Amino acid sequence: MSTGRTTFTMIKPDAVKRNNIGPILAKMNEGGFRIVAMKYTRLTAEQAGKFYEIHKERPFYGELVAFMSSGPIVAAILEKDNAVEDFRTLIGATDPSKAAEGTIRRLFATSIGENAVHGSDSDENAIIEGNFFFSQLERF
Ligand code: 3AN
Repeated sequence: MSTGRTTFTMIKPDAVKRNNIGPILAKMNEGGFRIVAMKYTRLTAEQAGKFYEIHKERPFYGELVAFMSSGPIVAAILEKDNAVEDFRTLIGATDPSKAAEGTIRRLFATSIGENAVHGSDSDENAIIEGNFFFSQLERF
């Protein structure tokens, strides 16, 4: 069980294109998450490559970087007790066909690559990822 109170998320280009920013943010709020920081932006391929550097050796890295820089995204820091674990429960499995009923990926994702949202996998990565997008002045 994680102990941190914050996690980091992105609403990915597929979900933005399908006009699902609003419904996905509503699910996050309904799940008990408070928005600490948020921005609507687009990553360059270089920035996406840096953000996903941890996956550099995986076969899907090139595809992931191309997809994540293909259109605008919403980046946000979210707050709740046990944030990382609870948020991963709320979004569901990486592969939407395996994601539990009612989860964000089950509702809004179309494939394992284009899976609507990102959620940090540890407290440590939540901090690194939040710092990638936001300064202290942009957090409330
Ligand atoms: P999660 O996002 O559930 O933590 P990871 O960390 O295994 O999943 O993968 C990071 C991202 O890489 C995923 N959100 C997804 O967009 C992409 N990805 C993962 N596995 C695949 C795959 N087999 N093919 C294409 N893209 C993938």
